[in-house]
Amino acid sequence: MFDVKIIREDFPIFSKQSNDFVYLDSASTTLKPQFVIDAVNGYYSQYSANVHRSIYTIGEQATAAYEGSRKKVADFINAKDNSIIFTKGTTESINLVAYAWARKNLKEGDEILLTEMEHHSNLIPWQLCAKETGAILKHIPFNEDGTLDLSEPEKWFTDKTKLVTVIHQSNVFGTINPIKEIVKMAHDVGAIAIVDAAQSVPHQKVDVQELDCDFLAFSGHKMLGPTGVGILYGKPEILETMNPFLGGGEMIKTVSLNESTWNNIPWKFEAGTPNIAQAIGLGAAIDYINSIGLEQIHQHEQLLLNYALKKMQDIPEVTIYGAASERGAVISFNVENVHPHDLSQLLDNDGIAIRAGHHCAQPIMKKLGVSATGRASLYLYNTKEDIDRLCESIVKTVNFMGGRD
Ligand code: C6P
Repeated sequence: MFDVKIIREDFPIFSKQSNDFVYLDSASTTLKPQFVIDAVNGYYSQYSANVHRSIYTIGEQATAAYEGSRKKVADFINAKDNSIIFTKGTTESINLVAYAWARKNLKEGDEILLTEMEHHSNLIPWQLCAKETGAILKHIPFNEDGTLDLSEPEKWFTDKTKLVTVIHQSNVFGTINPIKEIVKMAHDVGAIAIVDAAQSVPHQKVDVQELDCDFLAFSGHKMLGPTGVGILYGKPEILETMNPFLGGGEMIKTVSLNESTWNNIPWKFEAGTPNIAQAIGLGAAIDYINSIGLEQIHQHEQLLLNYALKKMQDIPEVTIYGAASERGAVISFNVENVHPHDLSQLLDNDGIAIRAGHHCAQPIMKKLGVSATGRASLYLYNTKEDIDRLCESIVKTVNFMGGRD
């Protein structure tokens, strides 16, 4: 039984903050359950040794916990253990592919296909890469309702397309893109397919074998885990062909003064002492999510999303951006005559945390003709009362700013 009251007791922040605290910014980063905090503390207080090199009890314990987390991540997205690379986050994961795969495989005139709704983390690495390789960037446009315009696929997927990289769930519109079809279209023209799954993996079942994507990136801190840890999934046969991203300890097999050989995947891509505590914390976050049930979490979010959309649409001064039929629990909006930064501050006075800004998606803002939006995003610990409070506070803001007679 999914009981949000009991779930909220697992999150110590609710008892540390005032009673009226409403957190609606989980797309940015999620709150952390005590279970995850305990796992991180447990590593630091009980067995804080380095991994893969310490041949003594706590070193072996640390290695087992770190590698155990890799297995948990692999199972969570239905991957093989050796296809899971620990990184710092989605941003680093995408950069890893841009440096270690794309710079080696792309040449002048090759096309990198993205969309207009990418997060900066999935735009800038490719801008840098295109400058260096001479590859050309192309962007699938989005429609007014925040869905991708895939009406003329032959315009985008051509024999020049070598790499397709697409956001799974938009962090602005909430739109869930038809990623399996996009991966197939990429493969049909001989391109590799990368999925930015930062906003999808925490909220819905993502199965990399079913999607058949070549790479998939996400962040631990958006799924109840610690900051400073993320994942790059890569098909083992592709990872094998890649050069390392960073050089240093642990990613080697043999080293002489002038040359070296590389460790097996995935360790070839994990140079230096890794983010051990964070990776262990991510493993705990996955245990926690599994104990509640990802499907249950998804259903709870969808119920709240529909409730929130309806209530917000009933406020005449509110404009909501994005209306995809398949969407996650992220709502970007503006309130007539109120700058989103002012809105965010006024809501904060009522104890409500939303995000305001361009959401690291400036090209979306430009196309929408706005400089910023407010954004409310939901997770398993949110309630209908949170939405009621948000809407009351928006109406209060409208009145305060003199928007209604
Ligand atoms: N979006 C948001 O408030 P990092 O920072 O590396 O953990 O994740 C980057 C990232 C990549 N892709 C998508 C779709 C994202 O939403 C994010 C992070 C946050 O929307 C912070 S800007």
